[in-house]
Amino acid sequence: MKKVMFALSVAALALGMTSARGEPVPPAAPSPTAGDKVVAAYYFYWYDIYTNLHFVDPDGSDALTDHPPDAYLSNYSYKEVAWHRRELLDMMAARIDVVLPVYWGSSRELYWSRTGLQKLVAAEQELIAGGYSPPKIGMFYDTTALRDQNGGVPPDLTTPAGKALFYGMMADFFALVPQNLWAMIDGRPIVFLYTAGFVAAYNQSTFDDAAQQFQARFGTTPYIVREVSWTGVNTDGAYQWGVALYGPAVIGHVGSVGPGYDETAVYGRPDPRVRDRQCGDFYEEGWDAIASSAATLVSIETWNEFHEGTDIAASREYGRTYITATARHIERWRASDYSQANAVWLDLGRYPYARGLRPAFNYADGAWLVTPVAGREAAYPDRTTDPPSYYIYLEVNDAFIRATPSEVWVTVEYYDGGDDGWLLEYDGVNGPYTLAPPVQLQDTGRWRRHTFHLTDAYFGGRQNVGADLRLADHFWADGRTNYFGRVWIARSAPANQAPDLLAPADAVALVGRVTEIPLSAADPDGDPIALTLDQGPGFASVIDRGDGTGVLRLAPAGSDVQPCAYRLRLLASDTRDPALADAATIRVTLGQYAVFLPLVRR
Ligand SMILES: [Ca+2]
Ligand SMILES: [Ca+2]
Ligand SMILES: [Ca+2]
Repeated sequence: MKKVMFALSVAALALGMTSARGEPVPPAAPSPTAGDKVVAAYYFYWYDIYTNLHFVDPDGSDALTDHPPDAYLSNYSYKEVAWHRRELLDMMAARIDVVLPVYWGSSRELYWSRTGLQKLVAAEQELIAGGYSPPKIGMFYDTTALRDQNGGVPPDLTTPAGKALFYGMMADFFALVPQNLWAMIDGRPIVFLYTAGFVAAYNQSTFDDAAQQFQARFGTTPYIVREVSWTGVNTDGAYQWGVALYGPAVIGHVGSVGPGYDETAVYGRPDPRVRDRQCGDFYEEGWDAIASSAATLVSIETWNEFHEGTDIAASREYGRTYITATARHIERWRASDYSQANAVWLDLGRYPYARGLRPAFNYADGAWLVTPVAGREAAYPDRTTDPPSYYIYLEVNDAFIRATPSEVWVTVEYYDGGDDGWLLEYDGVNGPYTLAPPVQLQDTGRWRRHTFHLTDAYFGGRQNVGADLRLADHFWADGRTNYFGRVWIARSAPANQAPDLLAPADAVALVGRVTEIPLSAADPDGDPIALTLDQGPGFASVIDRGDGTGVLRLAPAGSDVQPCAYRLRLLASDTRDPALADAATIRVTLGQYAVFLPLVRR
């Protein structure tokens, strides 16, 4: 019985992953009330070390790709209050606000899903009695249970019976969780609804009916965040499942992010998919995108799905690395607010530096690549895709401007080589692809900047995938691609120009030795420049000489060695208020210092 259950449950997650990102997804309507920033994480509590439930596959092999830490194993079970308690404490260390237990409401799964939820509640109450503030509890509604409860047949949720089934599992869940533990937005408990792939039919009345019944019983309505596969209905938000594999997604005010994906150990998946974690870089880039977006509610995929290796919880493989990293990423995200900013900007590159302006996506007609051009990382549309891509889509932070007629100055840095041209199309008052006057190259062989003065910007996210503007190389007309660097969008006419930082090459540093890399930057206005290390490991530091030059100093120890290169981000800022800047991100690989190498052969 358990084995059958297990096979079904992993198949459920596999199905969810098939909602690929290939097709542009229309942006959802924003929540009418802008909430505080909230982070939730999917909590898988189906594990039981005592019976090997979810630890061992039907063929007796290891069911997990990643594993709980050895020190956690002895009581790693949904039945143990102490296990839930420890996980909650770890979530607090990661700065997570909401735990989303993955709830299976079908009668066959209740033996663990109900028991485990009761133990989670007990652990919360114990922590609160001890003076802690553990994460509040939201519902991750696993819709696989709807099909299971309907005899394995996807139910029709437009019928009275289907509606009762849909509402019933929600009511069961919230009846088990005391109201003071509910995670709420505007006084309404949060429900993340898994994919629509397990139901035959539904419509708005499915949701309206559930809200009415919920109101009658609990005195409020559920705050439903549906997976994007639920189409043609309105809920309080929408999210995308699969981000641990495909990369972050922001839909309206809801963002989702994950650390990577590896289903190698999952039973019955002969061709496993893997998203390498790149030692945390994939996760960090995801949070970079979230931090520059308008998301106020973020779901992390996942806390502890060890089968598919999407875990950020403590693990044998990663220790507490992802707990610490999550806390850092969340703090950075909370600190970002562009509502009062004079300008937002973006430095395109392998690792874009996004400050309120970000690449909206990188696929479909907006696929783009990066190559070094004249001292900068240059982004350009990838016309080798089929059909060719001619665009780089950008998204403006909604706190800065969203769906408001606005006057802005858009400055685009481009490489001026050749005699062709390029275009800017923006979401304007009169249409989502309003064309700005074309830019003609002068073939100077240098990076230049062009400022568009737009009096009718709107930035309503009405371009593909919620983008607000796009750069076009006009290749379809002039046969020449174009290369782009930084983009600034300002509320007032720019009176200051950003400095230029000469990007150092990727470097190798030897353990036990000091490596020094010269840095230099210049400002077109002659402003003084500050050189800083924006992001990097503890063994790296920047010495700023105060004259636009400096040194990147690398002094790694043996304990710093890891399988991937480190990613370091350098910033050169002028000293105006507000300051403008240039970013350069380089990779540093550590080499072991071979002690015997320098011996001279006689
Ligand atoms: Ca926007
Ligand atoms: Ca062109
Ligand atoms: Ca300047």
